[in-house]
Amino acid sequence: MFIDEARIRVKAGDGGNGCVSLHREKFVSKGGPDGGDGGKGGDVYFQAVENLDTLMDFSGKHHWQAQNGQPGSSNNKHGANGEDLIIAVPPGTLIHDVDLNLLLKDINEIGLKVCICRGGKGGRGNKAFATPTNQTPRYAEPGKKGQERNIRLELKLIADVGLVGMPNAGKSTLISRCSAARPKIADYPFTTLEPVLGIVELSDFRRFVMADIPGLIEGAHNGAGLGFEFLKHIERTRIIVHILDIMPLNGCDPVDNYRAIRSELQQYSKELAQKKEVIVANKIDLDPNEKAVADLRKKLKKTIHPISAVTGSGVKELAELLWHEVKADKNGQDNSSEG
Ligand SMILES: Nc1nc2c(ncn2[C@@H]2O[C@H](COP(=O)(O)OP(=O)(O)OP(=O)(O)O)[C@@H](O)[C@H]2O)c(=O)[nH]1
Ligand SMILES: [Mg+2]
Repeated sequence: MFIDEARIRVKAGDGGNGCVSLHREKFVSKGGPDGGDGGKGGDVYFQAVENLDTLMDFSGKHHWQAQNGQPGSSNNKHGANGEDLIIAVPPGTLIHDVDLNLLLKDINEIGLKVCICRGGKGGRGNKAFATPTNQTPRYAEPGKKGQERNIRLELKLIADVGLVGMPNAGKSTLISRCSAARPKIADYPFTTLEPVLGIVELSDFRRFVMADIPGLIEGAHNGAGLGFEFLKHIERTRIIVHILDIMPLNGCDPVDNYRAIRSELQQYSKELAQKKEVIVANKIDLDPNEKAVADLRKKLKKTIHPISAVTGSGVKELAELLWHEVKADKNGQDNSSEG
């Protein structure tokens, strides 16, 4: 379910044909065969690179082909070899051959490069076929075809940002607002029964992965509700986004709800509770004079980001903020692993 997938067709370059040619030069009679060999077709490689974390780039391009080898030519000239094609994928990408129904490779570390299709060998020119009994062969070898495969790429997504909050807070509405994910949304608690991932895209190809999980309720750590077991997905994210409904239907206080969820996170694990948290006040369209948000700010004494997941107000700013937080966290991690 947390899987990003792409299907593509890859083809290595064909080998260049060998050349049929007989040497011609003024004052040289019977110069003999001089057709050169064709060049080799380029290979196709997959390589895991840094800074790629989805397979989205493949949605726009289905056919991938390495360069063909050039044919040989007269004067024993060897055709140029085709250039290899190196296709960049995020680390953690599984490469399947669709027709063989076979996992070819798990590209699991940055820099790892594997050859998936071999380029065809170049054909030999007619010079190669000269024998004492046939000194002027009029044939040459054609280049061999490059390998082709239908490939399915599969990547397990790991969310950068995890949404937590009470049922009905508007988590699924938010993820459907800022990504292509379309979880079920309804005005009753526990609409979301399973985690959903969405990719949030911003300008200049910036993006991050957001996870929506079932709502949490007080006592979740004792098995109440649904959400607790799903916190393991949130545990691996970089940032927690705590969504608060500022106008809960049941009339309870958003501040109490905030504290109840924090206590559940604490009970789940210390690491989870220590993660960077962004607090979001949702449903501000129901609070036109911003009284509820002001009240929340005063009582919690924390930075609150007001949005309306329904009207979209504040959502873009929130997405920008989250992107910066994710980036800061990634950089922090790089620095600490270097130092
Ligand atoms: N007025 C208003 N309603 C909202 C807003 N965001 C969500 N809602 C409504 O709140 C209800 C619950 O929204 P969901 O997105 O399903 O909430 P959830 O947090 O995913 O709920 P669970 O999956 O049950 O945990 C729906 O009826 C939404 O239409 C908002 O910004 N303003
Ligand atoms: Mg939901």
